Amino acid sequence: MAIPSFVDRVTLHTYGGNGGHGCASVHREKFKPLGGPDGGNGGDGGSVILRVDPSLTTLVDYHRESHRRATNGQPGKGDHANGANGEDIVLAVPDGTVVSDADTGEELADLTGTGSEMVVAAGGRGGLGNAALASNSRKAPGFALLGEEGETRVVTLELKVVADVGLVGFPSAGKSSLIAAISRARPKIADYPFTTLIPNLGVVVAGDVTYTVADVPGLIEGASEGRGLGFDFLRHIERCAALVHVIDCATFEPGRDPLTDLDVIEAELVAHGGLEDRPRLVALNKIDVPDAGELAELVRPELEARGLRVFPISTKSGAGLQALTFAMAEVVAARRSTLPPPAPPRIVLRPKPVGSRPGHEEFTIRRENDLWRVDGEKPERWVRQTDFGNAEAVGYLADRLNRIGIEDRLLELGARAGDGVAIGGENAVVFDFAPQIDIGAEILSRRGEDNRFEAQRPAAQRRRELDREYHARKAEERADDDIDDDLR
Ligand SMILES: Nc1nc2c(ncn2[C@@H]2O[C@H](COP(=O)(O)OP(=O)(O)OP(=O)(O)O)[C@@H](O)[C@H]2O)c(=O)[nH]1
Ligand SMILES: [Mg+2]
Repeated sequence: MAIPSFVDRVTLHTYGGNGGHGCASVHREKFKPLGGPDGGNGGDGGSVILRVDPSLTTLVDYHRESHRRATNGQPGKGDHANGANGEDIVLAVPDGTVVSDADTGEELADLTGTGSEMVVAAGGRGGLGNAALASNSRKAPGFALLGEEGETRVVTLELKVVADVGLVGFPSAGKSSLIAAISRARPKIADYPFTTLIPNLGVVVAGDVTYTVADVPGLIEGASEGRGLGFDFLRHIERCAALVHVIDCATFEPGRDPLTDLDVIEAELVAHGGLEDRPRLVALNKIDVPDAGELAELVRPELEARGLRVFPISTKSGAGLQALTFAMAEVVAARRSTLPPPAPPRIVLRPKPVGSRPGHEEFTIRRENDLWRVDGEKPERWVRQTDFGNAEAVGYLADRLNRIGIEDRLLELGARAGDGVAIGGENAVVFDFAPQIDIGAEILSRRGEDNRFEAQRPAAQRRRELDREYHARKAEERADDDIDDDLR
């Protein structure tokens, strides 16, 4: 398979490592059979992190290997041994990488500046072991919390070249030749149109200013309607401080002359949008060709009358190149002086789910068909942490959910005992609602005493049993249960 040398858009599948499960264990010693809980915590799963590395110029690595996985956290063990954390994997991306959600297209981060980074798939948290879950009221918990699964995220990485100066012009105007003449870059140059299929980047030093110049594939009339291939690439020069029109003064094509060419390209730039405010310079190229030099001098006054700075050049002979590079340096330096000094590396974190922002409710409840659906970062996490095979763990979950008021809210909304309550996104767990307080005249009993649900609803039955165990302890536990919420 041919491997492209430049890739400016890739789809990347990322997987955070799973958190290790907490351990439920009881310390044992000779003559001391029950020495207290000593199950350690599971380690956190590693995260997949994207970080800008300015030495990279392409996303080709991810084209070849598009699935990246961080390692899992290790489970906790007895004797207070915590599981090791999984390792993060840091993926280097070029400066100017835009990260978006592959499904929705939503932009998640725009990674510019050395060291900028983003957690693209967070590792799952490790579950607490029973030692950490012990409290005055629950001296020896017979359960531990499960580790959470790491996030899975499919993102699109797109490279927007971060160049100071963008070269635009018709195919074969000499854009790549100009980059080759003023920098050490060696792009492909040929006398047929659309030689350049992907942007080229060159570093130019003019006086004490160093800046980067990028060309984009040639534009033609109607590019904005899909003709040619340069239009898509204009997004690469959206960040440029200045644009240079490279105009071919030696073309014999009918209908082409420097002024018309400039108007056509400007019309395409307008159609693209977003580049209006960028200062422009005009390079009238190929003046080494007889007639071309004369043509350049002929159109120059008219261009200058439009307020443009004009530079007759030849990438072949080198004529006019120094004046042009110094003029570019001037524009770049002027632009840089108006920008704030380079910020320290920007860390872009994952956007937090709504519920966890201060001032927001920790959960929301909505009716969905015949279910009540509870959404919220905490309740969803608690469900994921629960080992449903362990009755004590399920009871602990019920207490956590009640403590943030889910039961009260369900009652306010008119939920009845036995209604289905779903918590968790795609793989939601559905519970039978079994409130702990009186819910009205028509159901005159407390939970566990309404036998209308008895027969058909084994889950409700189970819940009632669990509930009896827990109801008595509940008030006392309120006080010391907060460890897990604050810490986890
Ligand atoms: N005589 C002369 N020919 C030139 C000059 N600059 C470029 N050319 C020629 O023009 C042709 C096109 O040059 P490129 O640099 O590939 O043009 P481009 O604008 O990058 O073209 P695309 O990549 O197709 O958009 C090549 O044959 C070059 O040798 C010049 O100053 N004088
Ligand atoms: Mg080219």
